[in-house]
Amino acid sequence: MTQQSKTAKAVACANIALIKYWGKRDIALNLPAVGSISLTLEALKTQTRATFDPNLDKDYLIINDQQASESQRKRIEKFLDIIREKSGNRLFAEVRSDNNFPTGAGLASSASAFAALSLAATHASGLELNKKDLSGLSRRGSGSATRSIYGGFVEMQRGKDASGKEDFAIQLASQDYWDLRLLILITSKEEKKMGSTEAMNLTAKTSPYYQDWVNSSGKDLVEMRKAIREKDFEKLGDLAEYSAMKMHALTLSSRPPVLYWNSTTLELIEQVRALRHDGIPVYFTIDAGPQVKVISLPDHINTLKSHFEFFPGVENIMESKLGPDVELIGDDN
Ligand code: 2P0
Repeated sequence: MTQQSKTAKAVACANIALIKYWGKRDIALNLPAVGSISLTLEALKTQTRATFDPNLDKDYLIINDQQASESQRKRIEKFLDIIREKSGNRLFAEVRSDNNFPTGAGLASSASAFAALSLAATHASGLELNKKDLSGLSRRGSGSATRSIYGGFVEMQRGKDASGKEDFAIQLASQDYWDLRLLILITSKEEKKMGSTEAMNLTAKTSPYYQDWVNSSGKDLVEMRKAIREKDFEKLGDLAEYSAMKMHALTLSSRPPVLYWNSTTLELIEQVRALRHDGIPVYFTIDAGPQVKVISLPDHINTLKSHFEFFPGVENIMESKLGPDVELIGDDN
């Protein structure tokens, strides 16, 4: 039987972790060593179109209008192989993926990218997965992608089973549950020198604090779930800063040390603390890059935007509300 070409298109939002994921308990299956809790961001999106086509002689991968780099190609082909294996559709694919934000600079581009690719490529391959299985699948592309399957507040669960069957994300609360606002202060658009996967594995191998990081994560998750349940903004912000600082202390204690900040990052931390001292409800978090993500409430977001707009070293500001689940946006067949 000759197979026909089939296309699907999906859009997924990036997310930022309030309680950070850092470290893997199984590298091959990409099982996290710790659970994590995130917010999905409406303003940062990846749109991906996937076509499985009998006329292709290999996978064609275009990211932001450019051929995928060697490392991106390897990672995406491996992921497409998992989908080919699960669906029984052995055709090669053409994948086009576009971000509306800088790639690889600590803005979780792999999260929205693999969430969008999971939905578009499974659909195009003929495989229909529910959200739970889609989240588990996207983990094979990137751990943080599991969380971008859902909108609002999301928890990636650390499973106990070695197979990974319990390692998927769940939604804690939807996009409309609580109107939080975020500013993403971009301090550099350069690609980071060491990717998260490599840095996590280095940390696990060399940091003397790694086991304490793993052991202390359960308590952070319990407290953050409670802060979200009670809509306790101060508690949420305080825990988010604590988790971010603990993660960066961990990367700094690796050998060689991994430092994701630049001097503007540090100045922005001080700014957020000073603004809070002046009575503005505002907290920060930082991921595997020098950007500072500011978390606040609707009444204060314009004041904060004006404050940071012309701050030296801030190249660009993105504002976001909470975003929705991953979704299909059209199927050409
Ligand atoms: C997070 N980060 O929880 C943490 C905090 C960055 C800092 O998840 O190896 O690209 O693909 O599973 O998901 C970024 O790491 O790592 C990340 P892989 P991923 O958002």
